[in-house]
Amino acid sequence: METKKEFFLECYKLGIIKFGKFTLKSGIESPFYVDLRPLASDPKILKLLANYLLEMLPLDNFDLICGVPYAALPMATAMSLESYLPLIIKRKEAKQYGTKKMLEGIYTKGQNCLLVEDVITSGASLLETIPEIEKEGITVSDIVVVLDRQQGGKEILENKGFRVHTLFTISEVCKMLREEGHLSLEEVGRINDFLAGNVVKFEEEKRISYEEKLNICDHSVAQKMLKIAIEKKSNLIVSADVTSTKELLDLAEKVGPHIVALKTHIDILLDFDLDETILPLKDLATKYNFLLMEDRKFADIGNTQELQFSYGTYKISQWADLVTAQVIAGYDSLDCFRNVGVVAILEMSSKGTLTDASYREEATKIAQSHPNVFGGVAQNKIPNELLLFTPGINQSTSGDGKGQQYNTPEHAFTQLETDFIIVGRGIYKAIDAEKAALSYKITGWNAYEASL
Ligand code: 5BU
Repeated sequence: METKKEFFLECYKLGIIKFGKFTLKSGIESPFYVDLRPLASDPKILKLLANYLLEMLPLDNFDLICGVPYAALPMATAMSLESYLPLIIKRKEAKQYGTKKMLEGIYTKGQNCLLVEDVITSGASLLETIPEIEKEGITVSDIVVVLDRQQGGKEILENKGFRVHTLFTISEVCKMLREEGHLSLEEVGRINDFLAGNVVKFEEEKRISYEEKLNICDHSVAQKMLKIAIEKKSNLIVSADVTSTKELLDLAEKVGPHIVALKTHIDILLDFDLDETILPLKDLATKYNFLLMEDRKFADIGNTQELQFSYGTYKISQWADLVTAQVIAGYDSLDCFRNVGVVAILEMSSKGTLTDASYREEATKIAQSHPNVFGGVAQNKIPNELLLFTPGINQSTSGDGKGQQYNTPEHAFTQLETDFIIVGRGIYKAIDAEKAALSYKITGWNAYEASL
């Protein structure tokens, strides 16, 4: 047989342990992630593993063998085949009908069962499994484990009187991988910190610059926005939530030189007129080089959205460069937005929003896969290939008493790695809107540069 190290390196090639930054179920960040299930996909390795595990054990002590579900089931099966120890199967849930037994197979009271576990961390799943086996009158004296994560589980079980045999420990594994050049010194340091119970410091990943984003965001509107941002040294979008054409045009005139886009809610204007409102607005957009973003938040089936987009009073398709849309109606509902860029609403800024993590995850998948979508609105990081738009930005207040929740531009760039901040009342309600826009522009740009 090859050496234990050679054997481990063969196992490692199957991808059973990964290094990086992983958030565990508990929310703790771990520098490594272990999943031994791939071992069962290589019969030669599974057989070898079974023999390595059996070699460590006083086999005469056992009448039965049982794996902790599910990862250890194939391991226990392989060990049974190699040793002729009869296998019993422990269910995860009791059967809904019939015998409601938790243990399957042939056994009698008083037999001693060897327990097999793939990875031991806190020992919790073993502590759950053992009483269920003992309830059937079977004793457990020994547990054999493939990998000990060295987080206290082994000691807890030993203190309860069980003998715990482990094939590998995480420290041993790291030593072997370091010797083979698979791990850097920094990674080993982080793993040691983690095992010692210290908070692990991960290298901050550098955010991607607008120049680099030009290479990965190929939608024509994304390209335009990025080029404007670079040229104007601005990542500011002003939300022009005013109710008359005059206020809208006045605001656009003042903030135009400092912004990448002007965001409208065109349906709140009391005096909208395609010629009187949109034509001069388009002229200002050309004069000051900014885009028009209609924050329509479409949220209907494709056919209705198509009508809302091109018909009615506002004829959004005739003038908007980009629009916002919910993705709640599914992928196909976004097909109608041709000739514009779509920014998908992945998460809202308001208190009590229903856009929780699982919604965001599904919404992000649609946004990433739909060719009309180039960005997302969110209060969290999103994948690099989408541009991130963050509303709910205000330098001087944390809320508006109506559910809006504000963050600072610094938060948006350092914590969320946003690409564009959207500011409404912080600018159009300011005594001097131009001065306010300039101040947000400079703060936003400095925060962006600092985050690089
Ligand atoms: P404020 O005045 O800066 O609070 O305006 C924010 C704008 O952004 C306003 O037009 C909202 O409709 C818009 N917005 C938002 O505030 N939060 C969100 O999650 C989304 C849009 Br999506």
